[in-house]
Amino acid sequence: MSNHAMESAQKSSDFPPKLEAVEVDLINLQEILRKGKCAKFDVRPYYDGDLLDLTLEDWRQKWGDSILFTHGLHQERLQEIEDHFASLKQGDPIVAPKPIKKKAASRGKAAAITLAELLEKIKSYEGHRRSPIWDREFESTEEGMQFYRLYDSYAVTNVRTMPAFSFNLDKICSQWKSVFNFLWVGPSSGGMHFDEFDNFLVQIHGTKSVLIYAPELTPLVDGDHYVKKFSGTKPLAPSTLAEHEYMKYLPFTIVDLRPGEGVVIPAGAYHSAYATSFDSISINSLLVPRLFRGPMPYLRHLKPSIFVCWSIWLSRKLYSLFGYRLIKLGPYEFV
Ligand SMILES: O=C(O)CCC(=O)C(=O)O
Ligand SMILES: [Fe+2]
Repeated sequence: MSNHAMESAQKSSDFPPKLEAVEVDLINLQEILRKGKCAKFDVRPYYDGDLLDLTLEDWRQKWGDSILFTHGLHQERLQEIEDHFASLKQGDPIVAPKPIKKKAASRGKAAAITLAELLEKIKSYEGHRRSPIWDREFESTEEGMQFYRLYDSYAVTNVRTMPAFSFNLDKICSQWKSVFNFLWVGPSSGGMHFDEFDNFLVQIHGTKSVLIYAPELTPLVDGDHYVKKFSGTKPLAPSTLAEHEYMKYLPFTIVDLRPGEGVVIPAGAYHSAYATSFDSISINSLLVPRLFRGPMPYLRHLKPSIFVCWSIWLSRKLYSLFGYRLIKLGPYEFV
């Protein structure tokens, strides 16, 4: 398509493409996943538990002692961003410098936090809503710093580490070999990445918006697990569009989630989950296929996924035979 045709497609009313809510059943779910499509769906028909009705205080009482891992930044990285912001001239876009690859401190640090501590932090922002920053620069350096400082109020854990916690969508998940559920709490910042497995992201409390690119576009967008060529929190901001050859032409979908709503994110599809309320709680379900059945997302995205599938298999074998954990416990523990 010529640039001109692309631009007029973008201006037409069906751009970006709208995502309709669908009734997900096993038949159309298989179809959706086989084609690598996204779908928004109503979770309630597939969910029997009571998590959707809990208040933050209920969460604190039931699982306050559970350990989650924050996405906080090292003080050194925060200082680097602050110094960079201070050096900007009038009119420069307020964008953090790219992290230096070799310097661990210039990226994130996972720090343990109890759910009670995290809820306490979030409570101080109660009632505040936030709007996505995908398509704009920060308006001020203060807004930018606040954004990066908030990383330590956003945390994740595998729900298997939480005592007596149950979440499952068995009615639609039972075909998969394993399902890994992670709990995501707090103001997620929307770092754009893809996952190796097909995935449901379900909103439990508060609200979240998810920006998704079709998996076919992954190599055009970037190709790395977490995007490296541009700021993963600002895929549509002027600074990204000016630098990136294709972003302005690539169709995307934005799905707004309220409690009880879920979205199907196909394996390999770049997505950015941005909490539009501070008290956001979501659970995702990563679907691990049986090796010789199902849509086999890891065949579509060969490189990292085969490794993940087999390392999970090997890890389980080693654990059952020798009690040795190949994949260590931690925020993303898969065993
Ligand atoms: O909800 C979030 O904060 C991240 C979720 C996500 O990346 C996923 O479901 O794959
Ligand atoms: Fe993800």
